[in-house]
Amino acid sequence: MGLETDVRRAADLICEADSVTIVSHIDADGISTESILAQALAREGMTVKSVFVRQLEPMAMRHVEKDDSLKLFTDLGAGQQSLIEEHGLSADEVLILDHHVSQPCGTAYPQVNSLDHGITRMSAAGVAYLVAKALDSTNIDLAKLAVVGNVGDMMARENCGLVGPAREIVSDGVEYGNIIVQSRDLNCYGTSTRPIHVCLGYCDDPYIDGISNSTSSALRFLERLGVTLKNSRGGWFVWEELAFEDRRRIISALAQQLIAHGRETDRLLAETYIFPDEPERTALRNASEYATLLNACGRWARPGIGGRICRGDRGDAYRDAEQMLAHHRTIIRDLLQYILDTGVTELSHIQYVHTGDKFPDTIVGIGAGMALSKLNWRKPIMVLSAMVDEPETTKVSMRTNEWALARGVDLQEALVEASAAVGGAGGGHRIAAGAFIPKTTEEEFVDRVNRILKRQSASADPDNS
Ligand SMILES: [Mn+2]
Repeated sequence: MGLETDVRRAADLICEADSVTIVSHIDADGISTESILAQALAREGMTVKSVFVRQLEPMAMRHVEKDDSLKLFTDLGAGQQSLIEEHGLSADEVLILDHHVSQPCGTAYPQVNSLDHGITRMSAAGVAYLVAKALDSTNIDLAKLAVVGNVGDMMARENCGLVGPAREIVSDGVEYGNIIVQSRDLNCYGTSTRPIHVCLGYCDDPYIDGISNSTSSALRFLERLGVTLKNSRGGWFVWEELAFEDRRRIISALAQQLIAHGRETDRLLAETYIFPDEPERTALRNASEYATLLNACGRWARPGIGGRICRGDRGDAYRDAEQMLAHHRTIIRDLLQYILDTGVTELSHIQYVHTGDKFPDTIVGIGAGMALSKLNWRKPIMVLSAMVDEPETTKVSMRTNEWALARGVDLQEALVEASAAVGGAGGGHRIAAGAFIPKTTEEEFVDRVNRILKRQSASADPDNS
């Protein structure tokens, strides 16, 4: 069956329901997914209740009430179908909208999963949007949220822009008028809110010698180009405000800098998505910063605030989210510094560090990703952290980059296999994955993952094991 058939069937199932409970994940993709569906269903006059969970595990299932509503599991569920079964939910009271690897299960739950159709570059928000559009074709205003979810889940990363069905969703937003596509924009985070030298100083994909990791070097680089970096009141321009000519001049200088250091220029430019209906110089103005704002809400246990922002609340919810984002950044900066100060232990195929209970387990993955570019970026990084509310369990986060993926690394496979062997559970994606393992098995687990990554790189390149 094609994706379209699955989407149509999902929309029909929803139409038949009297009320719906959405169980979604707390990250940007899960939050935008929930908002797309809750708004589309409310427009149909349906009663909707939403529950956000950090992950679908036995404890979290308690929040899924046993009532007669249709249970919509979104951005999760595919990999936890036996848990849904154990909870006593039958096939006719569940619908799964997901993009994670499916787990076989005795009950055939109806599911729309982009992976089932060979689509690896579309997240749950994309799936949810297609269902919302099947419910009513006027729901194309929600394409914007689908783009936020997809970008938040790094679907635009590998190809420097969204592709396939996720890219078609962008076109709906362009048609509606709340998305502007910038086809050859700077591939850098913070283009709507940060001074340009700060953007560039933090940019590590591509890594630009003499600029990445140093905002002061980035500033000197820009000053030499003679572009106008400040407005008439002396404040820094953000990238989006810069004159077209100045943007071109900076991009060509950056390309020359990359070439001068023998690096590829193919990741310098990316397709980016601007939201013209949002205020300038705010995190709501482009898809990647909007996603970070939602992630900050989720990671600090306030996914509902993110949901209100997605529904258009620009008052209290937005102020709260901005504060969480500021807090989020401070803690992540501390975490990054902690990892760099403590230092990692290098094995043949991974590097790892244990952060104990010093940082919330919900952000260690982000810290791992940021630390990678400052450490040996050829080796995937693993961060282990204690869980304050579950002292017997260790949370594991791993991150790698496109360079390693091209050489056979698959973190999802590695963590699923290694965690199963020690009695834990893992999941995620090739580039970013996580696991929960018994605390007592940490050492064995690290060793297993190292051996699996060694095997992966050996089978990708038999001459270089
Ligand atoms: Mn997702």
